[in-house]
Amino acid sequence: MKVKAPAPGQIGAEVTDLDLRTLRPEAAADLRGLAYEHKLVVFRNQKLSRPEYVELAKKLGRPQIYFQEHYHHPEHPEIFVSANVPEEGEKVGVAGTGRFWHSDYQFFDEPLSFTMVYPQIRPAGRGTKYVDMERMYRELPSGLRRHIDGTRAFHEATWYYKVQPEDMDKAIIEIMREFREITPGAKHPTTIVHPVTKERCIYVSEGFTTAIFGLTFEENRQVLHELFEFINREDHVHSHLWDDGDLLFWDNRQVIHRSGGQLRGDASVSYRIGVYDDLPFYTNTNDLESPDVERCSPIIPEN
Ligand code: 7UC
Ligand code: FE
Repeated sequence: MKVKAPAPGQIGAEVTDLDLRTLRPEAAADLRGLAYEHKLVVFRNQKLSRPEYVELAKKLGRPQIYFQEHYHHPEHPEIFVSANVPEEGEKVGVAGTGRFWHSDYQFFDEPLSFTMVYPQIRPAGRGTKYVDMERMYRELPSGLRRHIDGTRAFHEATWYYKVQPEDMDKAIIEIMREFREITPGAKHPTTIVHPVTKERCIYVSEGFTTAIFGLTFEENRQVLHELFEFINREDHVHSHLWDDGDLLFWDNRQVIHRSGGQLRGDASVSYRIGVYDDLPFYTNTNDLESPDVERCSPIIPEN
């Protein structure tokens, strides 16, 4: 195994000369260590079958079963399928997932420690973008920092619910109400302390975060807009342009991500598996009294 560390101040280690099919279970901790240290790890030239991919997830931690079944691969519920082409004539998974800034499962009480993504059909120009949220905490202007220090934020996925055949004839407001019953959203500290690195990261995203507790509706619109404008700035974005055989593995405590780059119509199939390390997601407390939340609608990304 060869590891190329990122340039100073950058994220993303590159691993070559490692066949993940033959990973020794004892070596899995080293790979988690790489993700904690470099936030994102790119494994090159991988050739895993679906069962081998699920096996890998089990070595790295505890694979997640996504809460909505229509994302599951029919034979492997651990595999979350993002696809716009059928498999053996059947629609599989959901098309166009994650085209907005987010951290996986941020809207649940137990967010995902790691995400693995392994594209199967890769359109030209397909990329995934990341922002290092530990760096964002260090560099955030002080005027914004006072809104995130010691506060809590609210996260929900309502705006990205993917409409299903059984939603036909329902009013949008009804669909939203039903979705919110299944997934009412989650409260987390606005900055989180990482259980392994002990470093502090900002934990908000344009896609999922709809409020900071204690702010009014108008204040939330203003503060969140400024926060996302800073975080999503082009010079803060690390882009990974996919190559055949790449498998990505990242730490959701330390980065936000979004898919992007490819045109919507181009054929694309990608397999994700979420992995839990079963450590607390953060070590700072979430149990302070929070006043009622006045959430606002998100700033809708343009594409
Ligand atoms: O369809 C999607 O973009 C899925 C998104 C709402 N959630 C992914 C996750 O794990 O947070
Ligand atoms: Fe995602």
